[in-house]
Amino acid sequence: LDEKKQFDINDYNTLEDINSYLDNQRNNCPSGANCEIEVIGTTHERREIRLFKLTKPGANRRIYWFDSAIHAREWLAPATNLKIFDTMIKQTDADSISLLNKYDFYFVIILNPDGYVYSWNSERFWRKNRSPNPGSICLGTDLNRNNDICWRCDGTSSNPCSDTYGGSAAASELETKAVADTVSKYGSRIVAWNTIHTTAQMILHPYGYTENGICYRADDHDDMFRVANAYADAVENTYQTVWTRGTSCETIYAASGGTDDYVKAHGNVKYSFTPELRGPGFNPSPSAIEPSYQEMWNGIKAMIAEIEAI
Ligand code: ING
Ligand code: ZN
Repeated sequence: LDEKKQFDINDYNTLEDINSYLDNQRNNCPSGANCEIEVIGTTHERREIRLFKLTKPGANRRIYWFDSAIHAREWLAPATNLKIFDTMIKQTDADSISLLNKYDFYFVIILNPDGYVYSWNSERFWRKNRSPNPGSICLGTDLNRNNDICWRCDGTSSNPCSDTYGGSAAASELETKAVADTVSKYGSRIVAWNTIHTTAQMILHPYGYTENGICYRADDHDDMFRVANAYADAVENTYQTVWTRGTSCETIYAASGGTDDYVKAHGNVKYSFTPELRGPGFNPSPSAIEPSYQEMWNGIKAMIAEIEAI
C-alpha cells in the first residue's frame, strides 16, 4: 500500500484499499501464527472473494468465522469486522492472545465485492450482488435469500428488480456457492459463524423461516438463544444500549435462504449468528466505527466464553 494513501482503519475504505491492507497484514503475521489468504470464489465481475485465515499450528483446531458485506451498502459491517481482524492480528492485548492460542480465526471482510464496489462508485444504497438476470433489465440477487435452505419460502421476492430477489434458483450465485463450498470444507471445525449485517441492533440466530405458518426453531434452540443472550448483553453493557436477540423469524421478520440458516442446517455449525450492528441507517458517520468495534469486541468475547461454558 502506498504510504501516502494513509489507510485509516477508523474510516470507510474501498475494496482495493481493504485488499491491500489484508495483503500487508499477511506480512505482519504474529510470531508462531500463520496468515494465509485463500480465494474461496470469483464473482461475476471476476473479483476474488478472499478468506483471511489467522491460524496457529495444531491438529483440528477449532475456528471462529466472521464475514461481512454480503449486503453491499452496510458499510459499518466490514469496517467493524476489519477492526476485529486487526485486534486479532496485532495480538497486543491479553484477550486476543489467549483467544488465538485456543482458536483459529477466519475473516471474509467483503463477501460481495461486486456489490461493494458498486455501492462506492454508483449507488450508495445498493444491497445485492451485480449478476445479470436474464429477461430483466435489473441486476443482482439478494445473497441473504439465495442459500439452499427453504429457498423462497418466506420474505423473498421472485422479481429481479426487488432488493430481496432470491435468485433464479437456490445457490444460483457464485458468492453463495463460495460460502457453501467453504462451509463444507471447514464446517466441522467451525464453532461459531458470524455473518455481520447492519442496522437493527440485534443478535439474530436461526431460523429465519416458517413451517406451517410458525417460526421454525432448531432442536438446540435453547443453546443458541443462551449464547445470543450473553452476546447481546455484553454488547448492551458497553454503552448502555438496547439490543434484541432471538431467531431472525421471531425477532426481525420471516426471511428464508439466509446464510446463518444454511450454515446451521447444512454446514455442521452449531452456533450461527447474524449480528445486526448499530446505525443510524446504512450511512453512519465514520465516528460510529470505533464504538461499533468496542461493543462488538465485547460481544464476541462473551459469545466465546458462553459457548465454552455450555
Ligand atoms: N437484515 C437481514 C436480511 O437479510 C436477516 C435479516 C437475518 C434475515 C438472517 C434472514 C436471516 O434481511 C438486513 N439488514 O439485511
Ligand atoms: Zn444485511
